[in-house]
Amino acid sequence: MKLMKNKCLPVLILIVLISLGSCKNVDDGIIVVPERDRTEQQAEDRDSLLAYLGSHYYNSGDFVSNPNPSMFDLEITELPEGEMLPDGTTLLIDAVETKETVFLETDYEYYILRLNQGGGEDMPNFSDNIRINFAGNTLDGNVFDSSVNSVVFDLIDLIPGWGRVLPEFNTAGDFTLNMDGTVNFNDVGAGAMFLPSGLAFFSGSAPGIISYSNLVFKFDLYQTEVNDHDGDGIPSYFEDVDNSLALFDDDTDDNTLPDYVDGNDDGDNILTINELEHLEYIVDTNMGEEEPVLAEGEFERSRSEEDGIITIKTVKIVDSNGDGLADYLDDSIEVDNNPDDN
Ligand SMILES: [Ca+2]
Ligand SMILES: [Ca+2]
Ligand SMILES: [Ca+2]
Ligand SMILES: [Ca+2]
Repeated sequence: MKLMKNKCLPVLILIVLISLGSCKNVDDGIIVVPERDRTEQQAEDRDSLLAYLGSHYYNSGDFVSNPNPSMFDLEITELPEGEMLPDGTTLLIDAVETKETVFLETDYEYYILRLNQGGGEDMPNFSDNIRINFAGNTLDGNVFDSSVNSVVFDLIDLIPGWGRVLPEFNTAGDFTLNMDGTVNFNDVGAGAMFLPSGLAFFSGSAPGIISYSNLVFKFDLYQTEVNDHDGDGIPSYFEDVDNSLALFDDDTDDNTLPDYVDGNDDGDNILTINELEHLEYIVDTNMGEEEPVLAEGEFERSRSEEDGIITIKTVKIVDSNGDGLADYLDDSIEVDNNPDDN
């Protein structure tokens, strides 16, 4: 994958600009352009996207009885005005799912073309790592970035649309190892997303992407891994206290460190990891034992396997005073569940 850089977008093409509208350089004497109103922009983008979906078709026939569908099979073509839809194709507007979400207090609509759900058990959370292939283009068809060999992304580093769309899909059903060491994934989560600029770069820009661009991505999802960015035992998706599908806006103890990168979320005298109950399960598969079903609020922290014996360590949320607020978020409760580890 090629990297795309400019002074406003420091790392990968898909890094979301949280510091919105910060790209205009005042020092160079350039006039600062105020960021557009999100709701007004969304109305405009919705019109553009619906017009695109109504004037483009895809090769739906190639996905009927396709044993191993992939984004690499997908062809999206513009239907010239007045022309008939070719056999074996479907207008995008008749095939996509319409989704709604809220981001930065703005109502958004986006669209998903589901080519294959994916045969794996796992579905990523919005803050997890994913292994994928992808290609992105603007509505005029210009491809600005793509991958051929799979790449791994942390969804929290990507534009907000991705963290909403990828969790809709399952990982690959299985994979085959080739003689040359490469891997082929089978029965992958395959689809395309059609995003308004507000769920993409909005006022930001990047090579091939001007400000306020609506974007199309097609993708194959292969694998996912749960992230715990601060290693405190609480998976990052669970540190989204306000369920906004964003992590920068949750800071329980108001110390400017968002919960997902704060190892002491309530700012009391006990670290988050020690305000959790620690459990261990030994599963002897030789004896036909099965893995435990974890309780609500219980998360796997590590696992190891030796001679068919699986050791699973978990942490479980504790609410000592039963007030509905977990100890690790409650600065009036300081119970150290692991005094020996301190
Ligand atoms: Ca949040
Ligand atoms: Ca904090
Ligand atoms: Ca935390
Ligand atoms: Ca506490």
